[in-house]
Parts: sequence; C-alpha cells; structure tokens
Amino acid sequence: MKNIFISLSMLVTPILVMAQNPIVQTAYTADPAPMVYGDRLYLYTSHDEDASTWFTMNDWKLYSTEDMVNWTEHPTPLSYKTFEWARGDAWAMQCVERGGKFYAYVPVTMKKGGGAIGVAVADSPYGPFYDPLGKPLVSSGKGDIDPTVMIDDDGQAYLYWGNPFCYYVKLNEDMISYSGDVVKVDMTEEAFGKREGNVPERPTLYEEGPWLYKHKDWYYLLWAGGPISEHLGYSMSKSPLGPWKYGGTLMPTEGRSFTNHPGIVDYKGGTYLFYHNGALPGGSGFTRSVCVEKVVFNADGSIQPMKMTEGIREGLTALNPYRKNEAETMAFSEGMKSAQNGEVGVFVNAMRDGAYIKVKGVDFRSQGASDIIARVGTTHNGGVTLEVRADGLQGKLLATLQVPMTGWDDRWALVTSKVEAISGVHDLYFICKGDKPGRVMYFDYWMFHPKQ
Ligand code: FUB
Repeated sequence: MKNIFISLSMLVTPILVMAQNPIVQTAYTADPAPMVYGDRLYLYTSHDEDASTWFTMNDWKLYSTEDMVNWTEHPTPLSYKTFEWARGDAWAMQCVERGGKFYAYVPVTMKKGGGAIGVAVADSPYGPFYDPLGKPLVSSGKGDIDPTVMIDDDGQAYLYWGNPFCYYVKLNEDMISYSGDVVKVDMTEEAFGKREGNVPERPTLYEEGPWLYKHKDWYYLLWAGGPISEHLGYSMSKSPLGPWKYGGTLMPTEGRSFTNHPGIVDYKGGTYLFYHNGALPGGSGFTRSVCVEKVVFNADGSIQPMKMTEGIREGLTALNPYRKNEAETMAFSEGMKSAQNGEVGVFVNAMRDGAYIKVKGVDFRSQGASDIIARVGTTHNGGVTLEVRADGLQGKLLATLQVPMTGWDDRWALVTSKVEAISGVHDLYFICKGDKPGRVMYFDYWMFHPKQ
C-alpha cells in the first residue's frame, strides 16, 4: 500500500477563488507532459513529495481527461526504480506513442553518479513500463535532464533535452536507440534571445525544459527561460533541427515557483499549454502544481503570450452520471489527498471535515436519477456522511450517504441513497462530513441510476 503523505498546510488553507487551475489538487505535481492517444488526453507529471524542501521526486504520475475540465488520476505508471541503474531524481519526463507502444523518456541520476536519459516501454499509456536497455539511452555528461520527443510526419523521431545546453539526437525507428552523435544546439541570441549580464554557460534566455512540437508547417521549441524565477519562452523554425528563431515570451514569470516547464498539445480542435506554478496551499518551488491554458496562434504562426489564469471553465463534453465514475475524477477539490492500493487502485482520502470533490458538467438529461451508489469507508464509528449537492457547496442537497466504519482502506462498503429531483447539466459536489480528527473517510467511486 502506498504511504499517505499529508501536508498540513495543504489541508487547512482554503483556496478562496473557485478555480480550475491547478488541475491537480490531491498531490503536488510538476513538469507536465501531455500526450493524446485515441480520444483521451493523457498527462504525465513529475511528483513533488509533500513538504519537500528540495526536488524530492521519486515517481511520475498520470492523469487523463476527455473534456479538459475533469481529470482522472491513474495508478503510478513508473518510478526511478523502473531503471535498475538509477538511484533517484525522477524529474521531467515525456511519453510518446509509436505503433501501439508507449515510450517514456526520463531523466534520472545514475547509481554511479551523474545524470542520464533513460527510456521505458509499455503496451498501454497506463504501463506497466519496463526498461528494455538496462542502461541509459543517452548521456552527454552534463545537464542531462528534461527530455522531449517528437515524431515528425516522415516518421523521423527527435529527442531534445538539456540544461544549460540544449542537445538533440535522431532516434531510430525502434525508439530505444539513436543514430549519429549527440548534437549541441547553437545557443545564439537569435535562436533563444539575449540574457542580460554575463552568466557563464548561459548566454541566452534558454535555461531548461525544452518541448519540441509541430503545428501546421512550423516547428516550435518551447523552453523555460532564465534568469530564475523562470518564464516560458519559445523559438520557431521550418525544420525540426533549426536554425531556431527566438519567438518571444510565452508566459512571464509568475506564481510562487522559481521553475516553470512547458508542455503543449493539440486536442479535439484546440491547442493547450501545460505548465506549473506553486499555486496550491503549501505551494513553493519544491511543491508545485500543474495548470493548463488554451493557446491562440497568430496568422504568422507566432503564439500569443499567456498569463496564468483560473483555467478552462467549460468542458468539451458532458460527464455521464449513469456509469461508474471514479472519485479521483474531478474538476477541483479541497482537503482531499489521493492514494492507491491493491484493493481498489487509486482512491481519495478526505483529510478534514468539509473536504470535497467538484465534478463539472454532469448531464442528468431529462430523465434524472432515482438513487446513487458509492463505494466508501471510514475508520470512525458513526457520524460520517457523504453529501451530494448540485452547483455549489451550499447547493441543492441531492443525497446524504451514511458512511459505515469499514476498518481500513483495504475494506470498503457500497452505500446507496434515494436522490432528490434533478435534470439537465450540473456541477456536482461530494462533501465529506465528520468532525473526528484525522482522515474523515475514503472514497473510491460513485454512480447514479437513471429514473425509469
Ligand atoms: O522538476 C525538476 C526540474 O525542475 C525539471 O527537470 C526542470 O525542468 C524544472 O521544472
């Protein structure tokens, strides 16, 4: 069973504005790496351990969405331990799909010391990932972090990475080997903008976190720019190998984290920029959280600069309440921490009285619901309930589920309740009530039954 880490400040500091960003509130996440496969958008992130005062990062996390507002957490797909030769530092990764296989490119610190880029392979975006090489894929000997991979329309795949330099190699079709030498990109002012002052090895704004991306007939290299606190900048080219032309600031410095890290993707007709800041309660440069903004291109291919906002307000599709919905599918939450175990996979823990999950855009159609079923449990003997409300924490009370003592989160109960009249599209709030100290309850899934 995975340990449940609790950051006190994360649980008691209220978020005053009901925002969509950050998109994950149940853990500290950073270095977002989006990937579209089928009709879902998958988001791999690195994972800042609670209360970190350094980059304490052991594994990567995976979330997915089909509507851009409700995100589902999946079991941890891989960790530095996936690589027998690594000893830690699970920093920014990216996963790409080719021929039905999924390739995760990761930076780690080697047992023998120094950093390197490894690759792990899986048959599904969820993993399990394994290390096909048993050794690093590539190492330049200096600053081998932040890999990004793009497969071009002609099938050639490129791997870029690095801090303070930017390197690339051409990957072979097997995606786990490369041809030619490691090439160091020319760090020119024309490519990456001019940095004020004379900083050894950092003549340009480029700092780290490259993200290679193609849109229409332009190639883009997005990156985190210095000096710290970082901003996001980008460069453009007509070729995946440059020469690059500096495009300007993509997102100015903002938001309580001295790093930032871009990931961009096209999904269902829109383009989305993922990044991180320190916006969660307890947030800092070592306890970060991922966010998303919609991207707007200018006619010449340049990208309109973005500020950090409250996020995407309207979902692309409505959510179906008559199917099994995981409790870890949510648009927002406060006071909740996610965990996973062998019994139910990922679930959420309500860490205080009033902790809640908000699910956006739930469509009860005209028929409404007769009752709701949920899988829940608590270690407390009585006095714990799960309220289901529409459109706000004080909104219409649809149902109150009594949560029985099950003993621990390896034992669960299915509970049901009749539901008040409801139809059409609503935001749902699942509010955990119980005034005993400590974890109030745990919650695995919910589902409504339609009225007959
Ligand atoms: O998350 C650890 C490091 O911080 C990443 O590798 C950098 O891109 C920065 O986000």
